[in-house]
Amino acid sequence: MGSNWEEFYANLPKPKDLDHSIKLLEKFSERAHNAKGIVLVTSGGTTVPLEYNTVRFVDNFSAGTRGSVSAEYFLEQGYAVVFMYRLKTLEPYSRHFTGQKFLDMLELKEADGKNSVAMLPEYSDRIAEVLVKYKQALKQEKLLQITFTTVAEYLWLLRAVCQALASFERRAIIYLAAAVSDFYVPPHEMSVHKIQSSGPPNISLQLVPKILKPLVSLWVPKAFVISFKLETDENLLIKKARDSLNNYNHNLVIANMLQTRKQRVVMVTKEKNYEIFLTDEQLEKGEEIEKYIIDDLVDRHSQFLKIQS
Ligand code: 9Z3
Repeated sequence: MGSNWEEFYANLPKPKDLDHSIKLLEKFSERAHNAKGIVLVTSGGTTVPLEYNTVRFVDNFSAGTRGSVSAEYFLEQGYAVVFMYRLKTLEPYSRHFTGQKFLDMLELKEADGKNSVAMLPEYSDRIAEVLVKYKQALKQEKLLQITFTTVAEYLWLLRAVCQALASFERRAIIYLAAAVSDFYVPPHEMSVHKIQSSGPPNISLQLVPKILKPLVSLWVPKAFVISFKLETDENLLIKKARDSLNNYNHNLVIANMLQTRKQRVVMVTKEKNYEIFLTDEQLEKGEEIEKYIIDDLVDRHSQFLKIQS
């Protein structure tokens, strides 16, 4: 009998556009070989559909802030980035202009009975700053974005990206910020059509096997791998993070509490734990904790390259 995760993959429906994504990945990673390194950033939450023709699904919380902000800072540090994100969650650069915020930056002008649109001058510097970085990432072809929605799509893509990045060996960073469902409905138990509300539904969820295991030991055994641990109970946080590091033997776990994730994280390494945090003042000024997380990781990655080369 194969391992738990192999059987799991064998039964997972393969996403329709996977082959297309693999082609994009191969092209991108060929070009990225002259970058400082390459990072896979995963971002956003996965869904677990309850029906094939999906009306209802179970979701995991994540707005995509951690992932999209981190991707920008990795790009700034000279890395190529594969940004693998949940469709319709935040993306690098465009995240600065989402929703009404964007409309509020514009003004309407009327001349000769015609409307035209202009940017309000007070936003111009801020927008230019983001735009310069965005255009540069595009020009240098350093950013590839690929999307998932369901946990099955996420898992297929995750393996494909890891396979495409394996040749970078220690120069690859895997940064797993996405919030991935621990449970799923096995394909053979899933209802084809919308579940009827004639009685209480009987939905049983099964455990998703721990994919970090094959990722670390088989798919990208040389890469620098960072996972996130999310908890809502402070008493569990560090223990769960350290258990994860001990179980999978990767490089680092970043522990965060749902309630305070934008202000404080704990870096859990084999040797020690240490905090990265923003003061209330820094937070009010609009500073982003990801800047400090990525600075720290880039240092650690350089050390990792030195020690092992
Ligand atoms: C995280 O812990 C992320 O930092 C957040 C970011 C999802 C909290 P936002 O997108 O939130 O900025 O709104 N991600 C990992 C969550 C997760 O599911 N981790 C698993 C676990 O804790 C391990 S892979 O068991």
